Amino acid sequence: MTDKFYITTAISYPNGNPHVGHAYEAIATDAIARWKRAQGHDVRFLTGTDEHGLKMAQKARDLGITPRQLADDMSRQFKAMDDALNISYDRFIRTTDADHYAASAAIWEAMKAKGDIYLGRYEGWYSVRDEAFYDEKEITETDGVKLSPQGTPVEWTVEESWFFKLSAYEDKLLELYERQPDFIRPDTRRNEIVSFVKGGLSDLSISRTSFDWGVPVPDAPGHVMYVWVDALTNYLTGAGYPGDASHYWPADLHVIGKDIVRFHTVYWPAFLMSADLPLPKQVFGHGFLLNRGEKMSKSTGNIVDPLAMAEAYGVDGLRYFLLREVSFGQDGSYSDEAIVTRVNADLANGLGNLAQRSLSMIAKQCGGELPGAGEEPAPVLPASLLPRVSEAMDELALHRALEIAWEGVGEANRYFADMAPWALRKTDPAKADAVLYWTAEAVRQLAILVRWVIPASADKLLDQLGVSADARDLAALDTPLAAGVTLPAPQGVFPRLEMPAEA
Ligand code: ME8
Repeated sequence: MTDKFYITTAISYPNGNPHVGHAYEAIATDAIARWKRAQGHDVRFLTGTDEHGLKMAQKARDLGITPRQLADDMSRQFKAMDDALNISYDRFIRTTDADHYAASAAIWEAMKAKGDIYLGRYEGWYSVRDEAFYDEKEITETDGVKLSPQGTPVEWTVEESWFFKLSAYEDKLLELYERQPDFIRPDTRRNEIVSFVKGGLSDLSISRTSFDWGVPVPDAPGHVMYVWVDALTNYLTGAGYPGDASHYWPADLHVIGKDIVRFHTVYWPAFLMSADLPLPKQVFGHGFLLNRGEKMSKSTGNIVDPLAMAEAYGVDGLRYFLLREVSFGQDGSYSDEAIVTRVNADLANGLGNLAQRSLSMIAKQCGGELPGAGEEPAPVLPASLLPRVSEAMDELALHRALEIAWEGVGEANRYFADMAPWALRKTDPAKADAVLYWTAEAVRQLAILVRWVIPASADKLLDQLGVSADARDLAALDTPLAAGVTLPAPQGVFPRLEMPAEA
């Protein structure tokens, strides 16, 4: 299978440090990308930073630096986070990259040539924080302050602006949601968007004149593009647009958070239809990560540094916890206790123990040489494991895929305990050898099955089993370990975590 698979994260605003919500999105998207690679797809994985707009300009002004300096400094931190978390992106795009300016200008010109862009005056309720205009009907008032549906303050704003004829796309969008029921996932988000579009769409103001930190509008001095026009276009830039982007475009999956589903499933497909470009196949709006059930925010001070978390729990511990504990698509909560408990139970005691016990027995009792498989093949894991994991992954039920894989870990641990090879060694050494072989083979299969979530640890296990680097994809599951090979000295892969001391 060599079908292409183009997957993207949202691009983050680098106006503050990356937080664990950003890490979560990067990890989940990376896990899907790695799974698709393991299946043999030609994957392109794009992530990066969204560097224009008023928020960036304001933040830079507060710090007394240029927006470009702020973008350079902070973008570096997002990239460092991705690298530390083993995020296997193919490109880290910055919206200040030169090719992205070209792509943004090209899509603008295509929409204009279609007759979908016109000059007007914008008056409306604008939220500086969201960088979005809201309809009158969406505004609420609390203590005399007008608020957007996101709860951010809005002000009545008037400016000359270019508009996109979003109103002309209402029916086409509804047809799209009908024709491609998987375009928006999960279903709850789809339903919200369908009713939003059915409620009627206003044209969208897509340029700004009040500041200049943005992509210039072609042939319109003084106007920069509304940041979302340029931001969404990053997905096209990453595929090579305005050159021939057809190898990877359309995207197969945009992974984004639930707060920006409207931008990706209403504005984005409308822009693409206008520019006569193919539409992404799917947009998945994941949930929000809450710190002990509370929303992270700068004001409550509970934004946890993902690198500190990776330090405390291990990169793979953090990756595993987030994907196993949070139902993908729903909000999830984390706490030190929950992470320590989960990592110790599933990684240290579960998979780690299985590998450690079987491999150290092979080292001691078989002189480090992988023993024979015995007369009869005796696979420990059911053949249904891979199809069940695959099915869950096709649904993007990442948590479920891991739950199923860990049924296999439980099964292998039970097998090892029931067969008691340490006792068999005295009564039936050939059988003891076969049990060790089939346990090692189960560890190999499990490592391959979960390598997309804990890549470095799975690779350490596979190293210890003498599995070559080119035999770690799903296709290799069917090729069992070769008996008789000398294995490297076993080492613990999953350290047990201690509960952090109370701060
Ligand atoms: O929205 N839990 O950037 P951003 C989980 N630049 N995910 C979270 C989260 C949390 N607590 N907080 C934020 C932007 N996210 C735009 C995107 S895309 C063309 C432009 C997610 O830095 C959020 O939902 O505010 C989004 O998908 C991503 O992190 C970047 O958020």
